[in-house]
Amino acid sequence: MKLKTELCDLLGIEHPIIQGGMAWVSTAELVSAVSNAGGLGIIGAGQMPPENLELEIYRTRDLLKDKSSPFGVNVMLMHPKVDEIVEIILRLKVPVVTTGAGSPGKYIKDFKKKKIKVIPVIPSVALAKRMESAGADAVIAEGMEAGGHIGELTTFTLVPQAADVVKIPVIAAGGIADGRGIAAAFALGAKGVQMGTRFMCAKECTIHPKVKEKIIKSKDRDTTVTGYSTGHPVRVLQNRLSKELEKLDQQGMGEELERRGAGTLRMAMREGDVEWGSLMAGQCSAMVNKIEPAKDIIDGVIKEACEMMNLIRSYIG
Ligand code: TUI
Repeated sequence: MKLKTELCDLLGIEHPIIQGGMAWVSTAELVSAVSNAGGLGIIGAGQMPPENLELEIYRTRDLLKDKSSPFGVNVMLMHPKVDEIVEIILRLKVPVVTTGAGSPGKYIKDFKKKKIKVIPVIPSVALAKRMESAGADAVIAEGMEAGGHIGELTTFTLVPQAADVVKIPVIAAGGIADGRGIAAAFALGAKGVQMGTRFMCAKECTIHPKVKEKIIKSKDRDTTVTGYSTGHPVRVLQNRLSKELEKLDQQGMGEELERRGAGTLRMAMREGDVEWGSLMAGQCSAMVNKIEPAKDIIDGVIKEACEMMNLIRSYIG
């Protein structure tokens, strides 16, 4: 079964599925597996030193079966060396850029000049409009069900409101882990979806196995949000670190919280410290129940979404 939207033509992909560009998580192995399977793999530049990003782009290209397959890089706009990250993307002509944790306005023209597709994550309707006016090719409307840095709105409310005000494609993110979520996203006006947490449990994802195990064992209420007092709230799976950060949040100690959190994402994802590392993951962690190849994830959710849409069609009287 096939599912095609205008997003597939825009990006040159077979399936309207984007893999979230997660810092310390989406490395060349996962990115190339998703792109090889007909989705769009995205390298998470996160807080990477710029030279590491360059290497990761080369490694991704090397692992692509069809060298012309598109892939992307996610630019975390709070990166202290964001200008250098952008320079590398421009120089190496990465086909697609997604952005997070800020407005990429001042970079969009440079990306467009190099024919790089730009897809900002937007947490609000106002930013969706601004990004369309600035020349973005699509936007990712990410609800607060997502893992990592989040906005205030839910996917269910943000996606239709964004779809109402922009002409460019809206991609739904936050809380989507299976074909039902994809069918729902289409009903809300999305032309594609981005999944992060589900791809953390892809076989090709190089995060520590203990993190995959935590996601697989997690239940519906196992995530929490820390960092409201810093102005950058982050959704994580609960552990000893999150409990400590919650206390600092209650005391309004944002600066101390930021110091305490620094470096902990790497500790979790690369070293497997599931107690004192930051386990950024979405509310749909509980819906992820096994480790499987990225291709099986993509083929499975597409089939499920088609079946769900057929079922919904059968309700029409
Ligand atoms: O960026 C993400 N998720 C992330 S980034 C990250 S690294 C980090 N670590 C510690 C603290 C903060 C970040 C981990 N997870 N998702 C996309 C996203 N973007 N969510 C929310 C936003 C966002 C927020 C405000 C996008 C734009 C924005 O604009 C404000 C403005 O300038 O108008």
